[in-house]
Amino acid sequence: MLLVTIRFSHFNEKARWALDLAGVAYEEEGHLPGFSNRAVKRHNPAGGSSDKASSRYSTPLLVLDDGAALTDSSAIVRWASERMGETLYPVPAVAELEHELHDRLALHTRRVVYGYLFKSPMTLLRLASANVPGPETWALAATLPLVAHQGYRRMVGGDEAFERSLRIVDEEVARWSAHLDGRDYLVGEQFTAADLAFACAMMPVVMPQHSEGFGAHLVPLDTVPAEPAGRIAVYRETLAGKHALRMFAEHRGTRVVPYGGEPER
Ligand SMILES: N[C@@H](CCC(=O)N[C@@H](CS)C(=O)NCC(=O)O)C(=O)O
Repeated sequence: MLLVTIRFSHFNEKARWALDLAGVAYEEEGHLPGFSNRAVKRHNPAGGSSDKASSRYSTPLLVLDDGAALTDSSAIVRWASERMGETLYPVPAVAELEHELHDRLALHTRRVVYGYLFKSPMTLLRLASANVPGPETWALAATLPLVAHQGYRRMVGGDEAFERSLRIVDEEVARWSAHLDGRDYLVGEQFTAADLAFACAMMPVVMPQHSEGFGAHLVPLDTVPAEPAGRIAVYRETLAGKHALRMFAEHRGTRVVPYGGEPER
C-alpha cells in the first residue's frame, strides 16, 4: 500500500496517524508542495474531488493493494477505522466535527504556518530538507526567494489574508478551549476521529515535535523565529493546545519515521 504525502502537512498526518493506529503497513512517498500534484497524478490520474482546502490532486493519496485510491484524509481515517477493534466514529457527531475542523481551523492554521514559513525562507528550506532530502529540495533551494515571494501571494493570499487567518485562529483556539473545558475528549468519553482531526488541525500552531508524537520532522522549537515562536508558546498553554498535544502524547503511538532526519540547526 502506498501513501503519497506532503510529509509535514497536517492533513497528511491525519492519514498516517489513523493507518498507524490500525496497524496497517504502508510505504510513504513524501513530496514538497507543487511536486506532490505531479506524483498524485502519476499514481491516480483520475484524481479525487476538489474541496474548500484542496485541488483534485491533493495529498494524502492512499493507493490500496488492489489499486483503488482514497483521495481524502477523512476517507483514509474512515477506512483505517473500519480495520480497528474499536471504531473512531462511534456517533455521527464525530464526522460532523471532523468536517467542521477541516473547513475552518485546519484551513487557517495552515495559512498561518505557510505565512510564517514564506516570511522565513531558510526555515522552510530546513523543513523541506529534513523531510524530502534530494532533488525537490535542491530545486527549492535554487529558487527559494521566488518561491517564498510567490507562495506568500498565492498560497497565503498576502498580508491581509494572513492577518485575517491569525485572528480566526485566535478565535477558534478560544472557542475550542471553551468547548474542552472540563472534558477529556471532544465527543463523549473516548478518543475519536474528532480528536485526531483536531490535534492535526492544531499542529501548525503548536508544532508537536517527532519526540512528542508527530509522524514526520518539524523544525525544533528553539529554532523557530521569534514571532511565531511566541505564538506557539501561547497556544501550547491554551486548553485547545494542551488537548492537541495530549492527543499526540497519549494516542499517536510510536511511528518510525521512514527517512529524513531532524532538521539542521
Ligand atoms: N480535503 C483534503 C485536503 C487535503 C489538502 O489540502 N492537502 C494539501 C496539503 S495540506 C495538498 O496536497 N495540497 C495540494 C493541492 O491541493 O493540490 C483532505 O482532507 O485530504
